[in-house]
Amino acid sequence: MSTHSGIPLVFGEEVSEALHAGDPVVALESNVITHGLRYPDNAATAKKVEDAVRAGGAVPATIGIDGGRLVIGMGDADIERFASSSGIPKVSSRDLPVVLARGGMGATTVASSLVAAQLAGIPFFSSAGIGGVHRGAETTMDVSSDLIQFTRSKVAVVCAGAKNILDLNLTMEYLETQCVPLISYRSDDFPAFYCSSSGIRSPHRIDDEALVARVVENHWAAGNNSGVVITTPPRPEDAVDLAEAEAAVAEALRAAEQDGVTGNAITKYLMRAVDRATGGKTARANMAVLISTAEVGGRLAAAHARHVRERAS
Ligand code: PSU
Ligand code: MN
Repeated sequence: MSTHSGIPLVFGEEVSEALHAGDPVVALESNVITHGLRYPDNAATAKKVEDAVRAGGAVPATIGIDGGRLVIGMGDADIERFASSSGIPKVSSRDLPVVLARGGMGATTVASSLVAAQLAGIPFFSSAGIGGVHRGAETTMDVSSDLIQFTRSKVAVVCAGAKNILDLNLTMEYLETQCVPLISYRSDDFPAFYCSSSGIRSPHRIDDEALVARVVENHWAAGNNSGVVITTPPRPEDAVDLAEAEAAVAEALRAAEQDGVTGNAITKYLMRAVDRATGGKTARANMAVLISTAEVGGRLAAAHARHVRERAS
């Protein structure tokens, strides 16, 4: 266990070795295991996501909280336990100090996983759809902590854009306002989670992974203590039609309003409602895009590690 920062961190062996050797590591969240997907698909997917990071050339570090300590690189038994237990709380950045102090278990969102990644010295993170500005945020003020955390953690985030339940225009505006670079790897548009395109053009397309690595390093060399968002679209065979997804989202939003769901419960509620409306199609697409994004994350983390090594020699 390391308490270098005052926060207890427990490293998986493979992750610890990779970090000491300067080998590429990709951090992964656990809230998607406990709250995003259902058992046993969640456990199987979490393991396939880890395999995909390895196929990309990096070591996966699934992050969670256990016994008041941040676990940096869960083992298969941990993943199984998180996937099959009910009642593990969703822990975002604001909840993190409380859960660590109390000593319980917790599933980390994108935001709190980035806090953990930076403490652990992991410069890359991968997920599928990040959190963002919710539809109707002009009255609810519901903006995911994920976005705010991007402005505070020096971690590159590889994702398939933001969840399609969100207002993607406002999400992109927020990133621009907060000076968080947004680049799209091998696509022109900002993807919408399991939909190939949100219909919104990305500010920057980059096709070369070495160039992506240089962008990340330039952002930090310029003195920014924030992240870089790198999008990669779902594979064509996994993608869901935007209009079909949009109809399901509209129905889910109406149901949420009727049921009076707000706050940190809304994301899971909406995702489940969209799954039901599409007969489980979007849950399957969610799993596929988590896996394909993780492989790209592994490749980009590996390119970044090579870049850092070449610069140092
Ligand atoms: N992916 C899913 N379902 C989820 C999430 C991701 O398929 O519930 C989580 C992620 O952990 C993300 C969080 O960080 O939703 C954002 O929640 P909120 O909108 O409350 O900030
Ligand atoms: Mn929220």
